[in-house]
Amino acid sequence: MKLDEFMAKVKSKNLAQPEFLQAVEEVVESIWPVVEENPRFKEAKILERIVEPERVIMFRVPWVDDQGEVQVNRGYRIEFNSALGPYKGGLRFHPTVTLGILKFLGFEQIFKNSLTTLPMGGGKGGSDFDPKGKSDNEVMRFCQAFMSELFRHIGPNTDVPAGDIGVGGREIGYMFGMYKKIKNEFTGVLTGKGRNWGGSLIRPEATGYGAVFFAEEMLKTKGESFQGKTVVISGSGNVAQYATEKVNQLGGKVVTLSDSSGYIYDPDGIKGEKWEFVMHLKNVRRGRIKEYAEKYHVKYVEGGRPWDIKCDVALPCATQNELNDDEANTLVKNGCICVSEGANMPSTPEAVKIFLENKILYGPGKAANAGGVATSGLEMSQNSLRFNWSREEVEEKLHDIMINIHKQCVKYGKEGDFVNYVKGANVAGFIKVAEAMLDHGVV
Ligand code: NDP
Ligand code: 2IT
Repeated sequence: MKLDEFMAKVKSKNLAQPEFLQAVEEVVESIWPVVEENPRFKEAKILERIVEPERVIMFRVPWVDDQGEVQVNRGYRIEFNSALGPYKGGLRFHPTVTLGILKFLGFEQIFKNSLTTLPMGGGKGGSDFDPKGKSDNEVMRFCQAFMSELFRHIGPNTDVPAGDIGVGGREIGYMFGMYKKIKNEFTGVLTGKGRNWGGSLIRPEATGYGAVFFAEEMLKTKGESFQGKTVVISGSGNVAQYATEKVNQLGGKVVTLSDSSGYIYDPDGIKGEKWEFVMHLKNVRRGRIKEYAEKYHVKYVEGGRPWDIKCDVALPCATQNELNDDEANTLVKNGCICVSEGANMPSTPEAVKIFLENKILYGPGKAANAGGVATSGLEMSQNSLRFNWSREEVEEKLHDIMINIHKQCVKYGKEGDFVNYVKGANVAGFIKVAEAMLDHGVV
């Protein structure tokens, strides 16, 4: 079978799931030669099996809002691949959540988790629930209703969810509370837990820090560092916040942040008290990034994305397909030398092509943002040990994991003096999963 025949078959089976097909196509393009060279993988139909989730769970989530009105959302858990360990991956609460979106995220998660070298399979879940504008009580009731079905499908050795867009410490707390009550068990069934009840230090910071560590490794291959670099970041949630902090620590200057309403441009840098303001604005008051521009009298671009701001490094940290080909061209034209993806699949396939053609340092999400799930893996280890590591210990382990992921990408992605990190991440991630699937037989 040829690659396009294979993709046509996948398309015919997954109609109306464009993001899933986009994620599959990118991975399959990279690994096709590996499969062609390995009759064992071909005979065992590893590719045909790997694009099919082991299990998809969809359920009704009814709850009552503050006005006493009944609301109905849809809940999902995609248990995609358990070759390397229990299903592991986040939960996303956002009105744009569909089966196709979660399948793309679950599929990416398989290879990302493999790259961390920790024993974790791939999964993802969530709901079309919109936490924006909801009271704390409404969020709690929704999380409880969601967990009152999800609990039967998960467990510390089965499937271990965590956060993603719209799911942070507050939501994990409410869901953990409900799981504990129903099961009468205190276990590490979720990660991203509070530090007083089983959470790992550095988990909140991990994805953003990791994406910056990955960028630092890429920059080192060119004899460069973050010192003195201008950095453009999208998003202003968990990943963007801690990416900003780490860039500041490494001597770079972050000049933009955004949310789904627009972006702010602060040429003096978002640091110190200004960074604290963002943390409070987004995590406590749950306000809009526009307020930063009002407070500090800087530019705010309503409805805009920050990619036309001149920078050395770009860190997309908001959502999928948030950076298109025109924007990729603008970044390259403006002298950007490095893109490290904190978000999952933020660059469109056309944008990725432009980065690769121009041979800039481009770290795809499944490698660059793996620090989050890696530290979730470290949280699971600590829960099993019934012990907590210090902040320094966890950050050092995270840093080592990101350096190792970078090494794996270089090993499998080197093309002369250029490193194709897309190919490197896909091939390195795939080989381990494929070998494990072979070992386990046809299941
Ligand atoms: P948060 O919910 O904390 O923040 C999301 C940010 O992205 C917000 O600023 C949000 O703006 C913005 N955003 C969300 N959807 C859109 C959209 N459709 N258009 C424009 N902006 C949007 O989520 P995280 O920071 O946790 O996640 C950000 C990205 O990182 C996601 O792609 C996620 O999958 C990925 N990721 C997260 C990990 C984690 O550990 N949390 C791990 C690995 C990857 P607004 O408030 O207006 O919605
Ligand atoms: O996309 C991701 O890797 C995450 N949202 C984190 C998953 C996890 O289990 O920590």
